[in-house]
Amino acid sequence: MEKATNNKGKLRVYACGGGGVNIGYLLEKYRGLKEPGFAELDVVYIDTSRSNIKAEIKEENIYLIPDVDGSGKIRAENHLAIAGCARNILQQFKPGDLNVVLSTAAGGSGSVIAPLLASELLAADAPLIAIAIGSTDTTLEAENTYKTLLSYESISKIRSAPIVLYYEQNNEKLNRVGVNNSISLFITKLTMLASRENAELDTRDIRNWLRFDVPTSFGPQLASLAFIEKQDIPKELGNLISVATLATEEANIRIGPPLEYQCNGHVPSSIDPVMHNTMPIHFIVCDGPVKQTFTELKALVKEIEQGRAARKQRAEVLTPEHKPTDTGLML
Ligand SMILES: Nc1nc2c(ncn2[C@@H]2O[C@H](COP(=O)(O)OP(=O)(O)OP(=O)(O)O)[C@@H](O)[C@H]2O)c(=O)[nH]1
Ligand SMILES: [Mg+2]
Repeated sequence: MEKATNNKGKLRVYACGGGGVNIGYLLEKYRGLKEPGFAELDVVYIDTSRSNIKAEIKEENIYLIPDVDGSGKIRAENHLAIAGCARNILQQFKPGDLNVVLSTAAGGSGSVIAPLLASELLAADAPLIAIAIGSTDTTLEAENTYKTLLSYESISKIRSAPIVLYYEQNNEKLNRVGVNNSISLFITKLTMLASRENAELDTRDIRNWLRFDVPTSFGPQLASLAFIEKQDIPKELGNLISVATLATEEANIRIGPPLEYQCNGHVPSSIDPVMHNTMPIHFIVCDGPVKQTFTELKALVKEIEQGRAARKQRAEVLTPEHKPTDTGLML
């Protein structure tokens, strides 16, 4: 695995598809920064077209799937071409200490690139967090979102390894800009976890937090990642599977009944004092939100299918007495 030069941890973000590229670009300002308590952030951009890639993004950080130009929201369109490139992408852009695959779940490209990269990262035993943004504005987006989450569940089963997913959905309350800002902020919090500068927190602790099937009784599955900063644990999180906590040395890090797995790190004293007020930060792997999202999406997709089946087709207007020309014109 590629290590940052000064032994600082490295967070690799694989920003996939249009929405992933948009959010990745928000993180460009952190590239190369060596802030105490934060990992180095390295974003790479992977897409089937250039349409979301800004001119400012350096070519060395871009991977375009060859010989295609977008997937037009059809997930089946380029899945073979993408699968053929997945290993190559990881060879070109080596995994870091912690790796994020970032995409929307509703289009035709990122929603295929990110799960296939996740699968390769699991095969390489590289610590992985998936971030996906769902949309249900159109029936196609809702179906894509559902199938993308099902793909993550299926890949987790095939690889016999958990996938930890941070999921947000575009909605009326929080528009795309709000969602993008929230996700880019969350990724900066992950850089604190991956800094390798937190006392008592080893790379192996983070690996086992994400590979929760090793230290706990929970089997490999798609699980949710919730981020709790100085607040009570909501009931909706369901079973708390494994927790990684960042805190100052004097903070109480316990969150209710004993957990099966919790790893803790003390942030360095050189970290910006403003950050101290946000401690403790809990990164909670749990099963409540993903279960809820699956239930909601399944119901929505069923409703869509029933609507399709019940829809009356427009009556045929061309009848045998109409005689169009060979080119289709009625003259
Ligand atoms: N929150 C958020 N949602 C986005 C953004 N861009 C697109 N979306 C939503 O995600 C859906 C898929 O868009 P993209 O991520 O651009 O799709 P893609 O992965 O590039 O796939 P194709 O363009 O179909 O090949 C859109 O229909 C929007 O609903 C973004 O920047 N932020
Ligand atoms: Mg696109």
